[in-house]
Amino acid sequence: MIGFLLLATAARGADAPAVAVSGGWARATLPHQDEAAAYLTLRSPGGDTLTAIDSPDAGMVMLHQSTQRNGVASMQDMDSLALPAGQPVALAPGGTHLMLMDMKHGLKAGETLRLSLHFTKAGTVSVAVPVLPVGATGPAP
Ligand SMILES: [Cu+2]
Repeated sequence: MIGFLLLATAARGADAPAVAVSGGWARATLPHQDEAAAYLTLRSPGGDTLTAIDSPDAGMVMLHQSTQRNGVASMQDMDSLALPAGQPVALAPGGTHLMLMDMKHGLKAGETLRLSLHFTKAGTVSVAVPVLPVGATGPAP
């Protein structure tokens, strides 16, 4: 019983498994555009949930899901994003993405965008992702 209690405490503390973030990028903005999109791949060894995102470069960051219905593209807000244990979850153009609203400045190719991702178990993970040109569809392989 004591062993179980120690384990339960450790799982919520600094030893909680981190979420690996890879392949992140953001798309450069056009002049006067105050929204931007960012993409990345998340992988949690034990399973986790992405619940919120913020950035010092944006007023608000939302999780969006792009959908196509009858040939019309739209975006829906998502409250959270579940990460199944050990499975990479890719955010990519045409699917789930991070939507940065009220950008405090434009994004130019070659710069970096700072993001803080908040997870239920892993806590906050901060990353800086490269900004790619306006027409980019992803990082070069
Ligand atoms: Cu969006």
